[in-house]
Amino acid sequence: MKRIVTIQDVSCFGKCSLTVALPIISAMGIETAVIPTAVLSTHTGGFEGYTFRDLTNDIPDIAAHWKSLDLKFDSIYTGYLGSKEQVRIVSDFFDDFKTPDNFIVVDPAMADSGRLYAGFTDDFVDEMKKLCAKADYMIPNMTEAAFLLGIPYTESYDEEYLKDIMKRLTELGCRLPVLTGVHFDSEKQGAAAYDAESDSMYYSFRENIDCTVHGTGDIFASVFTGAVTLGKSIQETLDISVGFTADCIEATLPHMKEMWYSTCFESCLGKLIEYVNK
Ligand code: PXL
Repeated sequence: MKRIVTIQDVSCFGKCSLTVALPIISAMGIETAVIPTAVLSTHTGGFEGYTFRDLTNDIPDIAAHWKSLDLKFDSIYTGYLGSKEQVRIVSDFFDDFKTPDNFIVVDPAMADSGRLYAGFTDDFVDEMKKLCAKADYMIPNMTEAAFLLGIPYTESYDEEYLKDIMKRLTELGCRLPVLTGVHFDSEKQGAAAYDAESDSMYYSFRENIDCTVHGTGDIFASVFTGAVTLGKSIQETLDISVGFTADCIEATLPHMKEMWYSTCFESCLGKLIEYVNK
């Protein structure tokens, strides 16, 4: 059995980060250890007055205990991290738990639609860049890629522009960048990956659904991490991640009014298990 550790916050209400990663990775048949980096009453995307308990200081103690138990992980997967200090401590965790055979997956969850999430600054972006340098796979959306590369944000681009962005992301130090929310027209949306070793781009698309739903980045990154950890190829991993994320958005569409804060991903978990077992 494979084992992943995922390091991100618990948003108690709102279905993102750990409350998405844990059920999804478990459904893929993978043991899921967690390090909660903070506890928030809700996520920060549209709720007001949320609480935020920072657990940064617990992370080194958890890591030390796990070292004493000689725990090993097939992948280390990070999502939303609350502060620069936390990013630095997670970077130390990578140094402690990286092995020649395991993967590091960094989702630099910090921005969308051209803007940083509430509470993030340029200093945080600089620290996140260093974390991405240690990743085997990084999974930004176009906004995050633009912040990480210090270039203007645009949603209007062609394949050549995209490949250049991907090459620049590898220059940060990451082996294989994966970009989410990729679209060349209004018909299709999906994701792209770039393998610098073979200079190859990989794509996967589904029919475009013209809406933004909170938590889809976390769904994509969780499935992606699960699928590569199970040994799926990059193309298979992209197809499963794009397919499942699109399924979740489709399942949410009839409920958008009450589900403004997240997805109805639960009803799709059966399909995810089918995709993985194919
Ligand atoms: O979905 C990413 C995410 C995770 N955790 C918290 C968030 C967000 C996005 O807004 O606010 C607390």
